[in-house]
Amino acid sequence: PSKINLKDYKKPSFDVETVDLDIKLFEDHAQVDSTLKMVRQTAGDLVLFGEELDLIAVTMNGKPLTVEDYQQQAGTLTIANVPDELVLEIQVRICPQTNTALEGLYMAGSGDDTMFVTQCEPEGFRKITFYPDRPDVLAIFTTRLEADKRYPTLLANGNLVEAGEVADAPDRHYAIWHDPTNKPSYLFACVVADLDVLTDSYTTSEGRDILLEIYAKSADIDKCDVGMQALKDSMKWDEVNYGRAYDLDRYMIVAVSQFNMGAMENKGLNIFNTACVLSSPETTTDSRSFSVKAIIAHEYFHNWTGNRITCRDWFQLCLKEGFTVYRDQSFSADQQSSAVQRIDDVATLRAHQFAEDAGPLAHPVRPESFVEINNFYTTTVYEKGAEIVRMIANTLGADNFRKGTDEYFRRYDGQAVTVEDFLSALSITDDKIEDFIDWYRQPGTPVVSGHQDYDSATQTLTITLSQQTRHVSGFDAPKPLPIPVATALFDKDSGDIVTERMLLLDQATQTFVFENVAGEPVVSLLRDFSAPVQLNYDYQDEDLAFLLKHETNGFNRWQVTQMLVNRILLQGRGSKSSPDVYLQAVAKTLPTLATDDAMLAARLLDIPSAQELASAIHTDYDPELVKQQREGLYQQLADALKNQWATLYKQLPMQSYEDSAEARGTRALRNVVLDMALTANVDGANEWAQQQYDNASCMTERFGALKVMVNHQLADADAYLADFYNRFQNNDLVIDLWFSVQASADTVTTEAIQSLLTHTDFDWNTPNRVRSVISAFTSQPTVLWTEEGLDIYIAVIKKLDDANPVLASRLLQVLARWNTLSEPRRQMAHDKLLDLQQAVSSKHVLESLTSVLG
Ligand code: HT7
Ligand code: ZN
Repeated sequence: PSKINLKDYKKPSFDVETVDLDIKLFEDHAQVDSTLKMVRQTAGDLVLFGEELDLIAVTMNGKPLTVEDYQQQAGTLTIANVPDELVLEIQVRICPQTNTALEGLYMAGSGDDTMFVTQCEPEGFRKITFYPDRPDVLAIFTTRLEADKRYPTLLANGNLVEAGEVADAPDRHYAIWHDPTNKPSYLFACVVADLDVLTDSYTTSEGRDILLEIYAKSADIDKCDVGMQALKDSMKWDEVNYGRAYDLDRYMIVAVSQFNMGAMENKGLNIFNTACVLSSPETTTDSRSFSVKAIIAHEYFHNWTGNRITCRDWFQLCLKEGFTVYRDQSFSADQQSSAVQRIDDVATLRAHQFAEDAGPLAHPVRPESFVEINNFYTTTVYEKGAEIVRMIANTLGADNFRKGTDEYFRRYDGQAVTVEDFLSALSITDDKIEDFIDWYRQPGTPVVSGHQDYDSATQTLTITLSQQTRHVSGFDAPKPLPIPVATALFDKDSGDIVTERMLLLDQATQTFVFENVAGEPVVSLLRDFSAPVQLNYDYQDEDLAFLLKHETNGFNRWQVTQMLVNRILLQGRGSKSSPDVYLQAVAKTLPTLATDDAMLAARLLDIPSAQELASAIHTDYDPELVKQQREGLYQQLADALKNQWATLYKQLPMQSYEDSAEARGTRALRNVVLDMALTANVDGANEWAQQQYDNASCMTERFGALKVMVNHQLADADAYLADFYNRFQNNDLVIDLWFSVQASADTVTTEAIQSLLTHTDFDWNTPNRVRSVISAFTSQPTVLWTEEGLDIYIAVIKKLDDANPVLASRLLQVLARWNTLSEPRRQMAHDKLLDLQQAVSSKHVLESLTSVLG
């Protein structure tokens, strides 16, 4: 398959003004009739994209075309000598019932419990009909849906215009929807199902009354309130923070259990993975419920950043995703402690994006070429993309950032634009913002190194910082990037801040001078993680312990403990710390912090995951050694605070369920303390776990207890697992938790994984279920990176290669760091990946495999 390059972008030769779709669903196929009104834009043939379509008929301006009039090649239909204005009518037949790739129009569910849904981003619309399926072609859609009455719910984008019975077919009915907004085909959606609906309303700041609807199976409708509230909160938040109001009379969300990703922002008709919209205290953990709210917000925010202003081409994906992730992170930071939000976002970035940037899948936030765009829905595009917007926002300050975003919406509303357009609008108050373009072009995580010199005679502090980014092959030699480094100087005696400043490091090496500094201060750098870089500053362990005590910024208190942990765990890799300073600092901080901010206290006890630690190791990675060191430090921490755990656990009693930041903090800390107490063999901790499970008021408590029982192999763990299964066997999302707690257990074996994969509830057609075993399994690198572990993992990729290549390719990308393993694992992994290359055929998996193999 051929590569598509950013530099080859050409405008489409035709625009579509209107498209009328008529989708008729039958028992074993669907018929799609489309009428496209088109107008020429530039010279050239008319090119339509189409995949897996059975072409029945085409007419142009009322005249039937024959096979001599057009050329049908793999993936395209080309018509030459086309007039400047035309009406094209196309009839195709498709088969949603056998569509396991979950792109285009597909049937989800099985037996009597089925529904039809679409997923068109990025290139799924071409699996519904022939169309100029590219984001820079915007059109007005009218959709007629027709189906058997056993599917009472017929939904498409926009407003309902008409619904009724089908003449001469008493079992069938139809609905017609009209979307008055111009949109690209990737935002098209329709749903044909039998669902219940939760209804609400919202009046916008502009006075528009909006009908809000969340559609779900009747058994799940009681789990839609959290999502509905989050939707209303998001609508308000976007009005207050960006001046953006909703623009249609109806906003619909549909919950689907078979879905490749989290959710999709189709205009006025979002489609959500059930895992990302359903939430109830009894069935959903706090962290999942919190991410439900964030994902609802994310998809809602796309209405302006993605839908009204969309991407010119798929290389610009970060334009909508980076900005929208930044917006959802800011929204979430307003719903809880902003320090904890930043900690969680940075931990994700470090564990996944830094690893991607350090390995063979490294690519710029705006890639320059791809074979399969689905392979570029990556953490680099999303999370690093969001970090760039954050740096710009912080550099501009709140007022000028708002002026810039207002200008962006004013200038480009209704258009398909580029990253350059975005930067040009944001730079109206400061043209240096355009320099951030290099962050979009250059792969690799910059490493910022530095040291300080204090001259007591002149009372001057000089901080020297330098930056270095690895050269990723295939790209130009890296250039220095503009790196905002938020800095504070702390007085060593009082612990107070003496100066705060945002340093802009935009050269290879730079010095920053602070005058009138009485006494050498402790410097806190990269506060709130002001740039997505790795920091190597010349700190003493004691400086870090000092900052843990005196930093006013909660994120930085976490950051310095993480630095201490990394220094200990990466021993022998240039680090030389002993655990004492760290253990003492945590022991001193914990009691007060536990009462002041329990959620932050829980994060302070974080030891980076095995995967995150692995991402900092570039050669000779030995998963056994990392596991041993990680568990060793965890044990030391648990032992060092052994006499605190019982007091702390009792200070955090279980109460009736409440969804407040404070109650969530208490639950989070209690789960961590329980695990620590079991690790330290505190008397009675086994019983605490059992009582927490038995008396749980919510899933966070119950699942927290189950998890520690499984991980610590408590005597009754199997009985509790069985109880959990029996209680929740009718709830797929909870059964996903049941699979994942076993597949990610510290003690998991390949036999256990194998038996989960052959369990009667395992289902290859439901990505959530596949991920609940296979993705969970990757959290145990000592088992994954063995012959048997890799055989299982790679067999899954092979199996999914044809059925669901998007999922297969995403699973494969997790193996990208094989090259850092120590021998003989490295060679073994390489051989297995080479074998895989012979056994797969999707362009998705082949492109990822070529990159992974390097
Ligand atoms: N814009 C969406 C990205 C997406 C997707 C979603 C669901 C299924 C398949 C998908 N392919 C691409 C999700 C988002 O970022 O909001
Ligand atoms: Zn998105």
